[in-house]
Amino acid sequence: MTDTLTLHHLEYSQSFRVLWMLEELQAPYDLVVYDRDARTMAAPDEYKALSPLGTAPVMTCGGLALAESSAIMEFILDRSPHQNLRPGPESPDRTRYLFWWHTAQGSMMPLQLMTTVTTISQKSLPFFMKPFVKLYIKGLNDLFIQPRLNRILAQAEADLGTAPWFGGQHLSAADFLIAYNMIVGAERDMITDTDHPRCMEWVARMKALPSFARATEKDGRESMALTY
Ligand SMILES: N[C@@H](CCC(=O)N[C@@H](CS)C(=O)NCC(=O)O)C(=O)O
Repeated sequence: MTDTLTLHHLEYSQSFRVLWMLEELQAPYDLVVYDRDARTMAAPDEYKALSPLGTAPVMTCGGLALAESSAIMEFILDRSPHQNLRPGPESPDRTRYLFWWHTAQGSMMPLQLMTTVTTISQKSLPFFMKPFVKLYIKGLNDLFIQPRLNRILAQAEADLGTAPWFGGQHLSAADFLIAYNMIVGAERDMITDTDHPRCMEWVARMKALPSFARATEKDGRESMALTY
């Protein structure tokens, strides 16, 4: 008998993508939902204790506690023999799938995180430091963050012009992984109808999946992004 898989879902966090993929697969799992600390908005201590990294998502299964969205998603796919969310080496979609699977976490998410950190850190500064720090952050954004994000989004627009999903002709795990980046990006006006129409159409296609409604109901929140 295989051990039951439990997803530890932190509200307003990257664990939503795992919850969503589990619903898409209609895989058996248990769910525990955690609120963020009301003062710091960080994960609560009981969540941090689940894995050495202290980050969300975390999945437990038997004696295993696993962190990192993409590792968890691969683990789930390995346990789901009839899934078709991962194009195999013989598929014409394979390289495109691999590209977006890795770009979501390896390139796009760190840039989005930099934007989050710089936005949050500006808020707690003494007023006399704000103008200087704002100038520094604007430089960082204009010179480093935004040009890189723009190139990723331009590639996304180009690819979504040739096939409907990030993984190519068929819905894939890459779509569920990058969904968090894209939907939070849209909620924060980083991705817009005007500049990224194909990405926004893809967001609408993703949100039209019945699995999105099921995951949203289990999550119980109205948005994916944390408001700050
Ligand atoms: N690369 C990691 C990133 C995990 C991560 O940073 N998660 C955030 C939530 S979106 C977190 O745990 N924040 C709460 C905290 O740091 O207390 C993954 O994909 O699992």
